[in-house]
Amino acid sequence: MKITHLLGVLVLLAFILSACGQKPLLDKVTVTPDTITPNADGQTDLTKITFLLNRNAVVSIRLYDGAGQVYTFRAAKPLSLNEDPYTVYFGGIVDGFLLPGEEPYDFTILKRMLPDGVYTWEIQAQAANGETVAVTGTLTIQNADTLLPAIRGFSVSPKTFSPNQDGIDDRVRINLTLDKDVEDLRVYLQGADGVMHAIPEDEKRTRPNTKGWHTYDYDGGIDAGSEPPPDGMYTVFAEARDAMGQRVSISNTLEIVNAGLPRAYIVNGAVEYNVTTMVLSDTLCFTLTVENDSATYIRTTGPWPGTTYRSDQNFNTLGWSEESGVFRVGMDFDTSLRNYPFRWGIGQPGVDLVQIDRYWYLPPNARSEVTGCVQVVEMPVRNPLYYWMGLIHEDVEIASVNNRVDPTFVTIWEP
Ligand SMILES: [Ca+2]
Ligand SMILES: [Ca+2]
Repeated sequence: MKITHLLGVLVLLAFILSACGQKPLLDKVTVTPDTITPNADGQTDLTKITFLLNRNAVVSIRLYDGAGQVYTFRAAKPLSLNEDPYTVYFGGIVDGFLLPGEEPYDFTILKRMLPDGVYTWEIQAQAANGETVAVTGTLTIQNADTLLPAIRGFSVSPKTFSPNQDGIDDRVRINLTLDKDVEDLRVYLQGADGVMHAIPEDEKRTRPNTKGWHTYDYDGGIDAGSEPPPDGMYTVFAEARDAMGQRVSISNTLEIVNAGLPRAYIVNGAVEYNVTTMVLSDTLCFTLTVENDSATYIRTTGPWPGTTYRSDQNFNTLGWSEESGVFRVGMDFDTSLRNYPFRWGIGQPGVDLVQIDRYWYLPPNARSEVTGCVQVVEMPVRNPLYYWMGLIHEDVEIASVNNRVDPTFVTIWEP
């Protein structure tokens, strides 16, 4: 390298170094206006903060009240040097705090409005070499809307629920009351996996986001055909944010057990009948297999397989009325007066079925053989006629695949 060339490089280097040394780390700091009225009326609700960063630095923005109490607007955060100034708007909202003498609330204050007063703001920048610069000024806050978007009376009931459409603890009721109209109110469930499950509001009761009582009816999404969240401990969060940006959060626990979308079928849609021709007072019997094709326990009730009905009886007269959420096998026929008057449980207690609390369930992925008979004691209105089977999810549905399964044409003779 030639001497002149080297000198040129050295001169250039010196020029760059001196230029760097002259540029302040934090430059051109402005905060305008210096008085704000943060009440979401659109008039001087915000002040505009701008500053120029000439080197990478960790930057924080804080405020101090007359008593020296510190409030955080922006916690220390690394920012890169930038040709253009940084801009941020401040509307009186800082990280949650309690006023002198104020008792803690049931809810957590995440963001809160500063009360009216004169504050000192401080923008601080710290470079990687330890150089620290702070610029300060004064900001007056007037007519601040400091009413918190408080959430009161937050309740989750029951504390354990089993979203599986078995009619037992399938739903959770969540209630809360808001102190004021808000910009946003949301309730969600979060488990160990961090996934958030939104809980929609029952909007028929109260207009969304308005002051007053709000209620949520949660079924784990199952009535809409979704798989519910898996078993485990969850936290139910409610969060409210008002027009200024004040935010509060409250939480409660909820345990999910035996969750799952129940699905069951008559295997192959096939039924074995004992006769196609019979004499009045004979019995018509069936045999079929039920499969629980889901990951949840499915509930059932009696009368148990093997039970024989007389054709002038039905499940009610045998003392086994409908129960919301149970699965039962049913027999129906042309001209019958009610839907599936003859019904049987989908397995034998203690054999195919297991007991949970007071109820009997077919376990996940299990099969059971179901038999039953009807003694035909009266001549049907139509003869010959069809008999068929179904698998009924009482008060929920009869899936089309489980309705009118394997009809058989039966002729009945007078004796
Ligand atoms: Ca205002
Ligand atoms: Ca349940």
